[in-house]
Amino acid sequence: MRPTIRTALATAAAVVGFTATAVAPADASVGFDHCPVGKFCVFDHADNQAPMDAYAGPQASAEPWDDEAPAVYNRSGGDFSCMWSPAEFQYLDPGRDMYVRAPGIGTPPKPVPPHGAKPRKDENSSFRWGRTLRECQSGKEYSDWNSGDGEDAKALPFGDLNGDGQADLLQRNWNGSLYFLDGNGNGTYLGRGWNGMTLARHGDLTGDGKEDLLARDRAGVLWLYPGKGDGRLGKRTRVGAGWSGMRRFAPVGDLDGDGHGDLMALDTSGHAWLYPGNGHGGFGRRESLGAGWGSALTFTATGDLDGDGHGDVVASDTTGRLWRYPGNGHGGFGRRVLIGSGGWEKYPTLLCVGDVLDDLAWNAPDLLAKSDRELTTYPGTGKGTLGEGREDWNWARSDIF
Ligand SMILES: [Ca+2]
Ligand SMILES: [Ca+2]
Ligand SMILES: [Ca+2]
Ligand SMILES: [Ca+2]
Repeated sequence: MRPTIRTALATAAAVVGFTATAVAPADASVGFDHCPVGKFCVFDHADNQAPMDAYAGPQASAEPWDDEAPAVYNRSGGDFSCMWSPAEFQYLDPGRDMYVRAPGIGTPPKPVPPHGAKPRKDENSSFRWGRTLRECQSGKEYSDWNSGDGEDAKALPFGDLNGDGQADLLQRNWNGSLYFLDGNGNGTYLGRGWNGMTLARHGDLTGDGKEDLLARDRAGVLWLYPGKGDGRLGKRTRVGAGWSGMRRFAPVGDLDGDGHGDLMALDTSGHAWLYPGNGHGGFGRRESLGAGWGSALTFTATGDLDGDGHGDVVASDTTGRLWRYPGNGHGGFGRRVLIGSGGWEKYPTLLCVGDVLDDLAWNAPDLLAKSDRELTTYPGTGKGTLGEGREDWNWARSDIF
């Protein structure tokens, strides 16, 4: 059986043009402990008492593999392995055609057929692995992000790096790679090395009308990456040093009403500060926004959440509550309003990139809340409150900005 499998692999490789460098020499050894580090091993029998094949890369076409792959050992370094019945990582029905395993050794679970259906023949015609489920399933490092069509969305002065009127996102993956997500499910790779940075964006800071990105490095230096207007970033400029003492910072739009986007920061003593933007990528002398932020977990600028014409801020606290701080249009806030009574402590990240859901209130900004795995979108009502959240579970091991 084994030479047949390898011959079929080589033939399929020639036909579809992928490189079958991963096929290891036949290993007559038995036992999971013979699977080399860095490889994904498939055994002929469930008890691993049979020869194995070891693979170092994804297999797009292992057909016709009429072997059940009764036992596998994922030593690839990927946290998940996915095996498909059809070739090319395709599936017609996830219940019948695909199964996913956590790392380690074991017997792949048989696909559970949907009600009334017969399970497919036990084939394993393609498989690959990844650090996250989305990498395993889609082969992509980034998540599917769909923010509605741009025709219905009014362009807000933030949340739109490429200026098409449609909300977009930046996603940083576990390995420090950064992607621009355009809102139509597409991702553009922006580069690696971002893991040491704290990132934030909210509108234009340089005066060219294109949204920019702020980044603080491990040494506490704040950098500005000017947006190019197409989702990519230009050469960074140095804003200043000494930002390590800030627990949180984020551009918040024009909070003081002079026409330039501003920056807000919370220090470790619970004080909030406003750094007025000068419209050229720098900031003037800071002004106090008051004490009493010591219990704040995180905050983000939402744009005008309550419809009074002034940009607002929302902040979560250590007891899990969510507050709206209504901007007063001249550099301060009105009395804060409780808009979430509990559970918000599970989201390390809050973010607003505009109106991304087509419901409740047209053109009202929605709030994104990110936990370790999930991204939940809370629809803005346009009256300063939020509707019920919608969860998307395909955002593990990544951050959004
Ligand atoms: Ca956009
Ligand atoms: Ca700019
Ligand atoms: Ca301003
Ligand atoms: Ca407002």
